[in-house]
Amino acid sequence: MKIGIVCYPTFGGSGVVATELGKALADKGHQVHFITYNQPARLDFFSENLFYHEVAVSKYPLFDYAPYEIALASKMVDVVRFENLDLLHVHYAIPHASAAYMAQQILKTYGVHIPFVTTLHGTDITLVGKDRTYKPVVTFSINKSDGVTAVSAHLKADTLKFFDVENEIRVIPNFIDLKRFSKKAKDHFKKAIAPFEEKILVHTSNFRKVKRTEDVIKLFAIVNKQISAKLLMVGDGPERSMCEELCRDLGVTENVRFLGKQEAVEEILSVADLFLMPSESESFGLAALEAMACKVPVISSNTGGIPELNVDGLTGFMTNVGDVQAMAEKAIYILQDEDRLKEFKENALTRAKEFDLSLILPLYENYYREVIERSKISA
Ligand code: GMT
Repeated sequence: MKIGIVCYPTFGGSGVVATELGKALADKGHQVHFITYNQPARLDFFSENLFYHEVAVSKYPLFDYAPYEIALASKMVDVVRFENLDLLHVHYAIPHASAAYMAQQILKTYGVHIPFVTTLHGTDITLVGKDRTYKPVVTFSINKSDGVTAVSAHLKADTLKFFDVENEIRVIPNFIDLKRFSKKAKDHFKKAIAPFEEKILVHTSNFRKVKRTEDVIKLFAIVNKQISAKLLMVGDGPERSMCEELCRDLGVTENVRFLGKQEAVEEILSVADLFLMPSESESFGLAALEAMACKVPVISSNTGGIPELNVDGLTGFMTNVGDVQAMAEKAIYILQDEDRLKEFKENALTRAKEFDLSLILPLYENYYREVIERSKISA
């Protein structure tokens, strides 16, 4: 198949899923065309089946807000026509789904019919999408999509709750490439971070409010009173400086390292003993899956789609959002007993294997074929 993928080319979860999906489809012989405003973060190598088309937005002085959606739709029209694509797959509804609809309508005037699949990732529904600024357009474009997928059953339920959706939503969970994400021997790094064999706790995120990064620091401060430990904070975003201040207030600065954005997250996860995800809301929790693939158990909130991934008492623990005391107690419970920690680590990997790329990729391929066939009949 010839597939056009539209996504945010950043480090965010939806961009990562879209890029990894495109790479895997290309490996299987499909031709994949990325249509984005920047080279996707993880698309930094050559493959004969991968193409990148940049959306350039011209900045006319009249525009306070450059019309990205129009530039994107125009680029989609161009790429679909000249590359003869079979399907467009847009990740994150805003503004990709409405731009795809616009492109589809324009292409009809050229006698070209192209179906498009929209994948809902989370905040496009739970935070931004349901805001009344965007809601009518999001509802419309979900209903006009030829196929809609959600990354968890919980996100599907939220979508049906918040929007008048007539379309069927297929749940296709996020996946992990276990060839890349696996525990690697990184003893020198471990020694540098934790020279006295302290336990290593890791948090990775975009440091937005929804991630409750302050809870990470608070729960670490409780854990650190009982267990000799280090905390690695990976990523960057608006809450980072607040977190740094909180470390000072709680007297844990010496044991917390802020590493900023990192390409090779799997290397950091390889030295970790526990992953922390106390998010306010999380449609799936891809970062937790990446940790589990590297044999790292997860302490998380029990919100959104996380319970579909983290198995309470087996691969980690879940508590109510904001209950840092309970999170800290569960973390201590796992960390204080070496045999128990080992068991949790094994369980985390076993669970991650259920989300292996090789199992999830065919779900997308079959769905694409289904959507293409269906749209041929209705065209
Ligand atoms: O987590 C974020 O803020 C980034 C966001 C995104 O759209 O890039 O992540 C969402 O999509 C990921 C991939 O499907 C999911 O694993 C995350 O759970 C989801 N984030 C939220 O729902 C907050």
